[in-house]
Amino acid sequence: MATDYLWIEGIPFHTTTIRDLRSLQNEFVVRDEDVITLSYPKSGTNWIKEIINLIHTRGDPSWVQSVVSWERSPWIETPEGFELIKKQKDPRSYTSHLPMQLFPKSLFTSKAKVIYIMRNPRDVIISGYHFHKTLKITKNPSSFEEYFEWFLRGHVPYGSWFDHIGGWLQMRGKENFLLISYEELHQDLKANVEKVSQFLGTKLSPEELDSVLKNVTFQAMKDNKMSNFSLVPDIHMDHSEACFMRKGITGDWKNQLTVAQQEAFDKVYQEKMAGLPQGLFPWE
Ligand code: PPS
Repeated sequence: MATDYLWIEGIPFHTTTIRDLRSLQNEFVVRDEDVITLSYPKSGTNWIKEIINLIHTRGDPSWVQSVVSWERSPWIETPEGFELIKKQKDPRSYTSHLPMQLFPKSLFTSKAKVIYIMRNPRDVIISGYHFHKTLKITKNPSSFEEYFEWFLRGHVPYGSWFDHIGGWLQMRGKENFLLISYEELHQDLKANVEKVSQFLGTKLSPEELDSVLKNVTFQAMKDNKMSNFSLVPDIHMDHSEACFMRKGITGDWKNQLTVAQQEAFDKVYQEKMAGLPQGLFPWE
């Protein structure tokens, strides 16, 4: 049943999927060997996770085809994910949508490798709206207009996109931080898979690289039941509403946002992003 949010430090979360963040923040020990995928929801998290998982197996698809994605690289903020991470062997691989201020503090003194994936927030809104319609564990908007308003105010799971990106981008320039965008993956998948594998310290042969590329296309992931979310239990998702691997394109916002919404969005974007350098984002 759809429920209201659980609010922690002014940020809304899905009630049933979040664990005790205070103890996570203070007690979880990030290790130097860890590989951590971070993102605001609907930014291409599962795409980059699949790439990381396939780099780990040097292009061998048997792992991504036999184990569901949320077990390969679990969500640290969920009770189930946290239990899985505790059992992982080094190098551990895990994922989070948490904003920087709620993430385990030990990250900031570790050498763990952090990959932050970002996406044009206009497309994040569209993807998020369709995903929300499928979720049974959270408050559902009555219309796109309502969801759009929630997004601009940061009243969606994990809070404000602007605050999330502004927080995590404070890590840019650090040796253990890789910033990547959904748009760059679209523009040149091969170059960006090579960039990620170099960051992870894995030199792939041309055949291994080809296999990674083959298995992370939109169609390959849509066809892989371990990656396409079709195995998420019915109590969490309404699979008749829409699918997780929805369109997988850039610029879908142009089909959905009205001119008034585009203007309202641009106004907030300019205000909130004023402190970040121009040219940092491929969608500008
Ligand atoms: S979540 O629920 O926050 O973890 O979602 P996330 O994985 O961050 O983002 C989901 C969107 O990513 C698209 N996606 C892809 N696009 C292109 N190629 C590949 N391989 C791929 N894998 C996932 C997915 O379709 C969602 O975007 P939309 O726009 O809704 O299609």
